[in-house]
Amino acid sequence: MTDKTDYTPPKVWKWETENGGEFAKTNRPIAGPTHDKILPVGKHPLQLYSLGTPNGVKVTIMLEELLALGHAGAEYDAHLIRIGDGDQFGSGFVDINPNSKIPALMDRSTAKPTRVFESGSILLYLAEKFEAFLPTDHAQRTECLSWLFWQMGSAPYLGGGFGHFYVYAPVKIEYCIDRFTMEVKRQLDVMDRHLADNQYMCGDTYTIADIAIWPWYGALVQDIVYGASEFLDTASYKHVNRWADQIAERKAVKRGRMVNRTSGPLDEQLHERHDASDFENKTQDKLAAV
Ligand SMILES: N[C@@H](CCC(=O)N[C@@H](CS)C(=O)NCC(=O)O)C(=O)O
Repeated sequence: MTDKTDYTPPKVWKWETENGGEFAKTNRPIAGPTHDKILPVGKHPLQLYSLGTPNGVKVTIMLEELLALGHAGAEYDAHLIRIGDGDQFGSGFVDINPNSKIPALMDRSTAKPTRVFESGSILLYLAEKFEAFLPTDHAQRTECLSWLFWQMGSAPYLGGGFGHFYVYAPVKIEYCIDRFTMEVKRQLDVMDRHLADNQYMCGDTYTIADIAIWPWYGALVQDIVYGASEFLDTASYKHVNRWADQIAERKAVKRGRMVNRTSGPLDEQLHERHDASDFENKTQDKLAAV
């Protein structure tokens, strides 16, 4: 890897096994499994294979929200996929998500088990299955899906662009940080203007659009991801902050954020969730005490 700024790309790019940075060991330019590994299957209808990153948290919040509403069919096992160790390249995981990224869901309650990958697709699948958090009115539903897809299109600028170059890149490159800061601040302003007139992303009701957006932009303004609140002056996006604070108070959001989490305070880390009681008995502080 070079950190020179006068880099001229060669005619044909070549894969150097290490290109530096946080994800150097797992980044690869090819798809497919690297090793055989059968995934564990728990007792519940829904089997989630994930990690407590913003994309993973979207799904655990959704599942905890569904359970809070009384949908017993949303009971789930959440298995830990350690992406830093390359678990996403195991054969069993690739069978569920050929794109080798968390989160991935297997619904074993259908006649033939249904695989679902891409966090937005998983949210939509669960919303349709349980008829919850997705408006039934056509215009409202369309607005909700517009914001859901907005999030899916915008998050790579925040995560893969801003977060990568601000936090993870082995060298701080002003051009890259400027480019993605500009875009992330523009996205925050899009949300702020919208939330000035709307309680939630889709009007008066909390929907999968909020569930998708909060773990990224809500967490950003609450300084939960990237530690960039001051740098981005997120306090100036008043309406985004009001919305983020309101959602952070939800019990299901607090629970969902704990599942498959492997960093932070030990009492907020529930590496695997196989039963509702695990929140009381199986957090890392409790396991360490045993
Ligand atoms: N568009 C995908 C993105 C998923 C994604 O980027 N997952 C990351 C963690 S947040 C991952 O699994 N990274 C592992 C890798 O890139 O090898 C989604 O929303 O589900």
